[in-house]
Amino acid sequence: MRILALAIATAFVSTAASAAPIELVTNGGFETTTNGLGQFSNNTMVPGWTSSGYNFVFDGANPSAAVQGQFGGLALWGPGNGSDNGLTGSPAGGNFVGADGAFEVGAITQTLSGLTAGHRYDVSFYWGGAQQDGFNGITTEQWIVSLGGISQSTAVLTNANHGFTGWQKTTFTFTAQTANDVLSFLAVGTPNGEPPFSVLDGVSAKAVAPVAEPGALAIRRRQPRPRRRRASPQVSRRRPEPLQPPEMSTATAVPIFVSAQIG
Ligand SMILES: [Ca+2]
Repeated sequence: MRILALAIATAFVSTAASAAPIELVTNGGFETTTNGLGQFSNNTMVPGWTSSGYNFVFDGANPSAAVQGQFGGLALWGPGNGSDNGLTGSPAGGNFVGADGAFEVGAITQTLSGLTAGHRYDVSFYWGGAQQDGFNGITTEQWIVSLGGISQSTAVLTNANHGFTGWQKTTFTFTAQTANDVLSFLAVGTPNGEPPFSVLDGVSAKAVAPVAEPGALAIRRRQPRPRRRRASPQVSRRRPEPLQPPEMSTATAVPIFVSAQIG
């Protein structure tokens, strides 16, 4: 009996382990780069990601330090350059991304593979609003997140002059369109000329629930029970007897009256 119980427990643990959702995003923390910090797809590359905008990788341990871009050094307002706005690295740690939402705006994208069309996936990330050092004024920051062409938008954050909004975590649930959908993050900011920077880190995408293996449902499905015939009134299946001509009886005999003329 103990052997049987152990076997059942082992099977259960094995099933539970194989059902854990896997991470679908490569380099979601932006820790791996080809040339250190700097402008995405300009000064450095970020394996797993592509970028078509004015997007940068910063050091979470020194978040207001300048990094190289196409126009020279670029920094975010923070404690390192005279703004006590609380700018820090994200809760995910290490590098983070800063994307200009009002100048040369372009998305950061990655194709997720191994999806199941029609299945739901949770995309979670840390984000916030920052500003580019050297510019003044109130800004707004936002992210538009897409998977397979379906988009969802974060709240719009309002950011004080030389400010930082703090980090927050958001999770969006998407339904996969194909086995290989593009995950996209597009910064949206206002106004033009006072560069708002949307910041991003810790990007993760996982299936909402394990994808059932083919045949698993068939094994679990209960076999249909044979339907019982409902009781029906007794009906004789014997062939009816041929009708016999009724016998004439005295009771039904038609009286015959005979009339005779007398006399
Ligand atoms: Ca990171």
